[in-house]
Amino acid sequence: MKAFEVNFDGLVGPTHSYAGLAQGNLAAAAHGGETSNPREAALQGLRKMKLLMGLGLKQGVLAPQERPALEALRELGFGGADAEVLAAARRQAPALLASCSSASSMWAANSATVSPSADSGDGKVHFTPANLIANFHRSLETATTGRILAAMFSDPALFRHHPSLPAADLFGDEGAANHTRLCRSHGEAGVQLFVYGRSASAPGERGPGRFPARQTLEASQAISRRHLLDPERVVFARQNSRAVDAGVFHNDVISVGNEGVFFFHEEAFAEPEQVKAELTRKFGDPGPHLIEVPGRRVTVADAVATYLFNSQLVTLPTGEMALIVPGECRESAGVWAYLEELVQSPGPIARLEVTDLNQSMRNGGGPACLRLRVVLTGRELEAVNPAVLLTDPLYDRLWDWVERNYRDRLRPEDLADPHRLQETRSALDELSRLLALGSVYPFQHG
Ligand code: SUG
Repeated sequence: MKAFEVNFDGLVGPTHSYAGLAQGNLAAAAHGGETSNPREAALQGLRKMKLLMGLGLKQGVLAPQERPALEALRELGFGGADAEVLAAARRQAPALLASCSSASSMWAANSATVSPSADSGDGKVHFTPANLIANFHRSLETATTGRILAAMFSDPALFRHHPSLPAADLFGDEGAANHTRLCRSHGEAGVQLFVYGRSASAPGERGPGRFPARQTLEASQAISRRHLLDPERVVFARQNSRAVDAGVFHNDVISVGNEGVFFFHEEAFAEPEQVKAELTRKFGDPGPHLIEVPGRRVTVADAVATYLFNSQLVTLPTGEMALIVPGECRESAGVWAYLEELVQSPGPIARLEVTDLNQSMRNGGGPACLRLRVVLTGRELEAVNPAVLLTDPLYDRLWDWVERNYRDRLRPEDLADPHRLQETRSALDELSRLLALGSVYPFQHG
């Protein structure tokens, strides 16, 4: 069956900010407190979507969530009119206001784990929204993400939506950022690789020491069960704790796969030989093309600083593969030399594209973080709301929408500004019409 990989990118929201919220994410920690440029962040994201569309790929758009999350602030005890809630939070708990204002839903790779119909026992596409319990600001995304995905992929004959996993430490789940699928072509059954950082069932194994491991084995196993995957086509692999401690807070910071190619760093996994052997056996003959980058060519520190592995690896309509890398890769002489050699070698990756995402990168979000991959057959694609699929006219409308509605400077203290709240709401109201989403935002119900 022919199928397409559709990249759904999170449109950066108007409250894009640097609040230093994510422990173990070195870029976010380094830039916490800086002034952000939400307009540039959103335009950079749009340019990347257009680049992918221009390469002949199918590209979708995920709307940002409403922030500040007034409901969350009210739940935390801030009362009164909206302006009073914001002012009290700013005065009494600025860190909570920052968390409830984060535009973090832009990193769509963390929104959910998706299994295509070719892999699941019931022939449906399965979705599990990530609970993101490792970080409060991210856990606020889960419920709305579930609603958005259910509204976008609404036909129950084709799509199955699971609730997020229980919000307990045992089931910490960060979505597709720790999940890769290898297959001969998108429409054929594949092998799903679930990467985790810790496990209660193997307490003897040392977890990372310096930084928390966000994904658990128990979460990955539950997703694989509920998505009705064939255990003979699933691999669970533990992250190398030293990599986590060096800033690899998600596995997509150190590996990326596409169809039959897996591009990864030799220090990505706790037991790399076992992972390679199991992937190769379960993939079948001929095996996958494994591109293992040695530490003497690219150190883990350089991989984290440049986000080399957070690139998007995509199959072009010609059948060649392209690697979409962030601008930071070009700024590193060593990484750039490695990449030039890679595309000139006879291997499967034939083309490099560079995309500037420095606004998102300062929060630790590269090209791959910004997108959720959904493999869809032609029939499944037809069932998706067409208004969220990028076209040239939609791109122009979104560009204009961002230019009219976004600020080019946002400081932490601006988050309490009630005028900004009104600006954001009217912008999102317009966006929900542009993308034919219906009333998805809480303010549209109140
Ligand atoms: O969860 N950063 C995000 C970045 C997510 C990147 N996603 C993937 N690797 N797939 C995170 O750490 C920082 C927000 C702040 O500090 O303001 C943040 O949430």
